[in-house]
Amino acid sequence: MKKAFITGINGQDGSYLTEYLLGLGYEVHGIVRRNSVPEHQQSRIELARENLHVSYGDLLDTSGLYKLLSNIQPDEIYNLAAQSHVRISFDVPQFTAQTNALGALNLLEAYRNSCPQAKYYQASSSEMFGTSVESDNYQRETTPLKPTSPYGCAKVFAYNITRNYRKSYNLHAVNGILFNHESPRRGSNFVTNKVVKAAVLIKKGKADILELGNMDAYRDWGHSKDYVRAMHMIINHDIADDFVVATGESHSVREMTEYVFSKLDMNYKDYVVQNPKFLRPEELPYLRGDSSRLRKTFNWTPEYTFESLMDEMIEFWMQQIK
Ligand code: G4F
Repeated sequence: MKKAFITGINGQDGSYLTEYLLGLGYEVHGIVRRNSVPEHQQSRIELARENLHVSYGDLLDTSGLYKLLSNIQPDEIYNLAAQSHVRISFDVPQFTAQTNALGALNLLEAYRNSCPQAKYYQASSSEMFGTSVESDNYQRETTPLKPTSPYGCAKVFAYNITRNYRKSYNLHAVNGILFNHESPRRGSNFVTNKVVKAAVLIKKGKADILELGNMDAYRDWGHSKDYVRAMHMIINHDIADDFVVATGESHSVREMTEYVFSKLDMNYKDYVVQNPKFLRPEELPYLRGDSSRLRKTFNWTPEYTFESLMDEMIEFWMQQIK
């Protein structure tokens, strides 16, 4: 039985990855940070499951990471934990850097010293590209990194230190560069779930308006379930390498909002107002990923389209809000 170790196991991706790996017959270990409301730790994942072992842990607690990895001796390590909200990274830049940058280094150190035969996956992000776009309007593995947020800057460090450890210590350490990926499990302060939840509340007469920031940013939105399959393919490639994971389709926040409201027979213009509180000091204007290397190497293709992703989220909130 293969063993996986996942940081961020109770996040959107961590929970889907856990379900995917348990389905493949893995023994899954994960860490959660201590929270004063323990119920929050199981909001996305049923913790009492066969072959699933969850411990308290933190990317900033290197000795704890070392102890866990020494005892578990995993075959695969997935570093998915992060302060994952880009706008909030402007409010807590140092915490973001400590967790997303130094946290990755702490985990790499624990891995190198306790189980260097394991494979390591770093959750890298399209936010690292920042303002960089190729002349054909895509970002790919070779696109320069010009981040526009403390989150993006910290992720660039984690990406580079993963590559550096791979070369320096001959480790099987890889990066998946994931473009935005959503699902009903997405936090409701990210724009897709925020829009869907608010639109359903308005539809059901429980809210009047939706306040948003910049509606003219473009994102390449896929489904988290499709992207965790890609993570497993990337870490298990015979050569340690880095891959972009994206749909190749880009929509503006405005287009996404229009789609959601019109699915509910409403016009978004009647309900959406801009609140400067949701604008960012520096915005990343455009993302569209070229994942042809991933598709060619592993025959990966996403099962969800932009429309089926948004429809699933609408259906989820229609069931939740009675
Ligand atoms: O949903 P978002 O907050 O996602 P963002 O900033 O693109 O980051 C996500 O994707 C990254 C991959 O590129 C991940 F690395 C990261 O962890 C996270 O998962 O915002 C998307 C867009 C932005 O342009 C933002 O300015 O939506 C715009 N937006 C407009 N109004 C808003 C709002 N975003 C949020 N969260 N809330 C708003 O009211």
